Amino acid sequence: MQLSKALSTSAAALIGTTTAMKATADEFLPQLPVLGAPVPDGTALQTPYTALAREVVFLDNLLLWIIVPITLFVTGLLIWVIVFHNRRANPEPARFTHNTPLEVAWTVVPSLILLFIALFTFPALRHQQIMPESDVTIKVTGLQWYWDYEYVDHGVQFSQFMLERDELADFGYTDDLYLLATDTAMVVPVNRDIVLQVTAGDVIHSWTIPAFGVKQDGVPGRLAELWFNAEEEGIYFGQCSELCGINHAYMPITVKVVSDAEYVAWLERQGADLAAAPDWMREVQLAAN
Ligand SMILES: [Cu+2]
Repeated sequence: MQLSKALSTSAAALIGTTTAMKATADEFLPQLPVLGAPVPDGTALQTPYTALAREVVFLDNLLLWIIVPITLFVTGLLIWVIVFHNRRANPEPARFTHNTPLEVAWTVVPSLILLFIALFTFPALRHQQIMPESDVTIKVTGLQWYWDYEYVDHGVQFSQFMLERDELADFGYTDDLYLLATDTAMVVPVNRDIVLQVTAGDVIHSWTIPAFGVKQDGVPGRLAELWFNAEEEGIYFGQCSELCGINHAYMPITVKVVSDAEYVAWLERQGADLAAAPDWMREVQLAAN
């Protein structure tokens, strides 16, 4: 009895020290796989984990299939001109200046190509830019050189700083995640519509998670929005994407996608005010108790 009491007291003391040292580091979240991160020698886009990101990857591939033949065609024309129409091969150049069928063709064909591309890009843009009814609303503020997060319905607020190399292990990250991992993570539930209100407090920053296919400039004095619905539990990284000063490269972004139950438990540990919790969160709470 005495021993267990002593143990729990020292455990509490230990947790107390850890929290004092590292503001809101949360050791109670489950171990999650790193899903959204760059890979060595990678050249393609990151593996998509939202419908929006899949559309972006599809568009990227579609444009590649269009642009490669066009580039080869133009290169072929250039080579043809260089070989057959240089001064030696063709000393008497033709003097005509207009060719109506050719001019119509090189206006109509590119227009049709652009129209074809628009058929796919406009629906994707619309999908990104029209906000769904949000399950979670978070305000993100970019600052020189860190991020501030506010869970607007629950009074939860914290900052997010990059971890130094020697701090990574303490936070459960491997060495290769240096310049990506941060002390706190934006925690969101899986398969829910998350709406982010993005702004900045000093200069323009840009919040992004490549694996979600989202990127939004944070502009001081303005509130922009983005949304995503992450399909798999895991850890996702991003980096400030608007040159914002000397430490621009040192304000990465960490998002942890967890189950509904883990999300609500995490919110409670942050001392969240759950009075304004939506129905789905109440159901999760009821199931937990
Ligand atoms: Cu920035």
